[in-house]
Amino acid sequence: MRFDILTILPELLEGPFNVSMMKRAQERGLLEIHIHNIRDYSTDKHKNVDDYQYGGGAGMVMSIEPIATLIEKLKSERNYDEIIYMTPDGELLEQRHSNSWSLKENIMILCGHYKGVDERIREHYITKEISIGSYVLTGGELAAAVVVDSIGRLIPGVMNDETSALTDSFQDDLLSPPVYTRPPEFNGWKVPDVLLSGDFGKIEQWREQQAIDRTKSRRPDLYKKFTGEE
Ligand code: 6GU
Repeated sequence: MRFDILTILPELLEGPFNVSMMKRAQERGLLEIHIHNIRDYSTDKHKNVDDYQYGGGAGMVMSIEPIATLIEKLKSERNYDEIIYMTPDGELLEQRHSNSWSLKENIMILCGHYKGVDERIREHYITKEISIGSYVLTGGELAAAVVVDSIGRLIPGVMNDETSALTDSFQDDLLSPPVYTRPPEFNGWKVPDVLLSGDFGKIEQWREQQAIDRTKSRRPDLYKKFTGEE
């Protein structure tokens, strides 16, 4: 699977993909991440990538030309399954988005900045607009890293334990139950007896109940989905 990320701050994206699972996925040839600097496509003599907005108002707008040139170039090289624009006014990212995108071949991600991109980019190129939560970041780069990470780990062969992606929080609209490892007692704090009982039927039942209780108290919105109320 291939990602092309379009940004004015490529440095911000160097870190997240060069460690741990995303690094291994690239080394194994399961994942390709190409980062493109929008500024390289500016024909302006100062290499500007933004401009004042028509109609006035505070804040700069990302210009159409360098972005359109870069998108056209990439589109002429391969077909994209999705062209995602990272923006705080996009649809909230959910596990279902990542699940479906993990089955795709080529995904392009445009990182927004300032007041956003010229609306004509959104109208003519973007196929999906995504936000990662109800708060504002300085730009879409960290959000793009979140999207790539959440998709990348679902690609077959990327995770060591392939079944573990299926037991993640959110995969069945429930949060995960608590987990413990050795020692069985620390500072007098004990691991629940049931987990040491060896009775796997009981353990499974306990985990399911914990997951339900946690979801109900921490994420009533998810709990409603789980019970089918929504
Ligand atoms: Cl995708 N971009 C920015 N700038 N802020 C955000 C976001 C994206 N998602 C949540 N906040």
